Amino acid sequence: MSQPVERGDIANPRARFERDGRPLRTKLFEQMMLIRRFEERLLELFGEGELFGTTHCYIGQEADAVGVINHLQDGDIIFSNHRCHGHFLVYGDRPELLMAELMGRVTGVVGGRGGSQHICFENFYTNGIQGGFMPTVTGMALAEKMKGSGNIAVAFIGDGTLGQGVLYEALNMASLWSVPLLVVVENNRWAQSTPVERELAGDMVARGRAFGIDAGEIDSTDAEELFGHFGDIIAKVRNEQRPHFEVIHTYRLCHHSKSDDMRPEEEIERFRKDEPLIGARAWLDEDEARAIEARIEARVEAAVRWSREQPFPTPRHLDERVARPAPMAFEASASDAGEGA
Ligand SMILES: Cc1ncc(C[n+]2csc(CCOP(=O)(O)OP(=O)(O)O)c2C)c(N)n1
Repeated sequence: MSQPVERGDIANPRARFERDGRPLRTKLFEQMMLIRRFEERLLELFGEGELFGTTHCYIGQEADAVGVINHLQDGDIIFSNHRCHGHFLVYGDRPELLMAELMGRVTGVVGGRGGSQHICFENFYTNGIQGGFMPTVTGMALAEKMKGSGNIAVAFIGDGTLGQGVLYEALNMASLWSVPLLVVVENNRWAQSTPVERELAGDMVARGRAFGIDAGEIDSTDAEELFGHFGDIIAKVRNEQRPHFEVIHTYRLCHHSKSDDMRPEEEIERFRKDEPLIGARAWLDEDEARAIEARIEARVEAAVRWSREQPFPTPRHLDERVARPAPMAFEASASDAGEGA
């Protein structure tokens, strides 16, 4: 299985990729391909009943994750949401841990109990309550500032989450305290089954500016363009220790979670033409693209195989990875002893 991704000194990620013998474009394509193939495989596994809960795919939005997360350094913090697979795979590069988690296995990223909406991995967190983590991530950014660490926090939210009041309380304090927080709004134009025109009044970017926070927007599915755009923004958040609010206009090509899709087929087809993998594949020559696709296919299949072999948690795993043990110690019964049965 792969080792954790080495973020290290990432002041200049383009130079680091090239030092590793990977031009930026190759790296961006490979990371996006991992997200895409991982999720396509998830959907197949879902259909075969191998996954628990639901699953929200990021297909179509891959360029956002690679454009932002490749600029982060070791101590930086990410708080993501229900649609987090792409963010996790770029941050951690550990498909096997996420796959095992979604299959409910004890070696999953949070012991098979959280699924993708409750991840805690190094400095990467997720929560499925829309906007619910905004006060937390604002406080985490404040803590980094008080420590003088030079680290920043990044929050990923969707357009529908702009309808949550707690977001505005957090933006207010982020501005007053001038915390190094980047809020990335991924406007994929739908909130579950409601198009953005019917869910949101006024202007998205103005919402950030209303709090005196620098804010902007970019309409792109080009990973290299997004990477360049966020390089400058992240350097500013880090160096000037103040928040920024940036909207990416994008599109999700999949249904909201499993099968709930109200969108007109013509609309999906229109956006499919601009999907990020087509443009990125065209950067590479055919042999290189095929070699990457084969490598990704093998990695995803290895993650599936490994996850299937992992045991399920039993009640005696209850106290693992929790801040406090259960009030009464659990007495494992004889039937629990056979882990993974
Ligand atoms: C507070 C809250 N209300 C409702 C939900 C149910 N819910 C989950 S995702 C979602 C839509 C989110 O839309 P958006 O923020 O645009 O993100 P996207 O799903 O498009 O990535 C809803 C309503 C929730 N998770 N949390």
